[in-house]
Amino acid sequence: MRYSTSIKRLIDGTWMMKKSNCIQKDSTPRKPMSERKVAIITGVTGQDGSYLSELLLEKGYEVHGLVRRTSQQNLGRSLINHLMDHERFHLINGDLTDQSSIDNAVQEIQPDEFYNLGAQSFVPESWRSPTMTADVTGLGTLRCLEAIKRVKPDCRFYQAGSSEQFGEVREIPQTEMTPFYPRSPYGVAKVFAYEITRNYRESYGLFACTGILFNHESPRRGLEFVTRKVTMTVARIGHGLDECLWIGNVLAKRDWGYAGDYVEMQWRMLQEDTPQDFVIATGRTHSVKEMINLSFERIGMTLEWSGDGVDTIATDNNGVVRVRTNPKFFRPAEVDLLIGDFSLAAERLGWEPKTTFEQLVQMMVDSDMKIVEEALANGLMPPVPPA
Ligand code: NDP
Ligand code: GDR
Repeated sequence: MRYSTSIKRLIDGTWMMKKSNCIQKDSTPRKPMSERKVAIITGVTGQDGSYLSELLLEKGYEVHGLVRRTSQQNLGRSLINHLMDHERFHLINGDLTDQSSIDNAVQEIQPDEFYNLGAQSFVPESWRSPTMTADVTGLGTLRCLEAIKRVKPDCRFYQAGSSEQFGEVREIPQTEMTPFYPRSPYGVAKVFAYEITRNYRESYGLFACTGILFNHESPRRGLEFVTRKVTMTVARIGHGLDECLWIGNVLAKRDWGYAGDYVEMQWRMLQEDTPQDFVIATGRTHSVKEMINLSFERIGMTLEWSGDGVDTIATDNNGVVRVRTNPKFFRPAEVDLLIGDFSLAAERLGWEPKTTFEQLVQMMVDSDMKIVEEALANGLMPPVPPA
């Protein structure tokens, strides 16, 4: 489906961003070019890439985002639209499946730091497109490391690792020492990316490390992920556009944090004296059902649950069914309980999660309520999570 730019901005949650909130002018103290740090970010158009870009620009970096060539540039770049006029923010074309494009980017930009956030990151898609996922999410990391090894071996490298690497967990909570047992082609690709990053660190002495990050969400989260799907649907229900949320496994539990807090740790890992892998998590876990309950409560609805498995439903105070289950949202293999132990990051990086789960859910529901409200006020079609 084709969207106008404004519709796309609505979908991505950047609609009506006030000009005063946009980073456009370079207000940080001027540093001579030679002292200014230069970073490449892959996945710059995604949730984390957009927050990390803002953080590095605030710190005075020159930021180069690697972007895939698309026929409709404006449609896929709405999370970074507000950065496009910044004088230290640049885009360079490239693709994680193409070694030459990454080599060229490193050669041309000569970065001090390289953040590999690009990935096919939606777990269910990895069963539908396992080879592509392995290529982008797994081999893509190796291509970045090869480019750095050959062209700029003193460049520091951050790999976006995932709690999906733990999969069917071998212990609770999970630490940097917990063995991996991935349960999806995505998780397997991330284990390869983790291992090759460690191997290049040990084989070639690169400053390369992985942050094993647990789920982190925000108003910029893609609409296909469960939290944003829930908050956007709740906002639509709150405005009378939908009656019911269709969902998968509500018993699955996740350790959910706020993306805005997590990107700071990505940067901090590269400021250490030695490269080391860290678990970043909140240490608290919640079920999808709890997340749904909190979201509905934010718009004044209390749910009552009944049935189980694919027969699970939830009704509101007036007996209207507000949640139904669809087997198509269940996964061939599930990761039931993820909970991270972030003691090492607390000790070495001074990490502690700032935003609580309750604050996160409220922030996302409020943001989506506003997006829907503004779309309706402007005669536009409010965003619909993918069915
Ligand atoms: P998103 O899905 O929001 O963003 C993914 C990014 O990867 C997009 O910018 C996308 O670009 C880019 N990308 C996809 N394919 C390619 C390719 N072939 N070449 C270059 N770029 C590509 O992810 P998040 O921001 O949520 O996550 C960032 C990273 O952290 C990912 O690696 C993810 O797997 C990992 N991670 C995320 C967690 C989370 O909870 N958010 C937790 C743990 C790990 P385009 O716009 O062109 O599609
Ligand atoms: P996840 O995130 O797979 O953990 O990967 P997602 O939000 O997709 O799923 C979380 C849990 O919710 C259950 N679920 C549903 N999920 C979706 N998407 N849609 C539904 O309708 C639904 N119903 C229930 C899922 O079964 C699952 O258990 C995210 C991504 O950001 C990865 O890139 C990252 O590596 C991990 O987090 C850590």
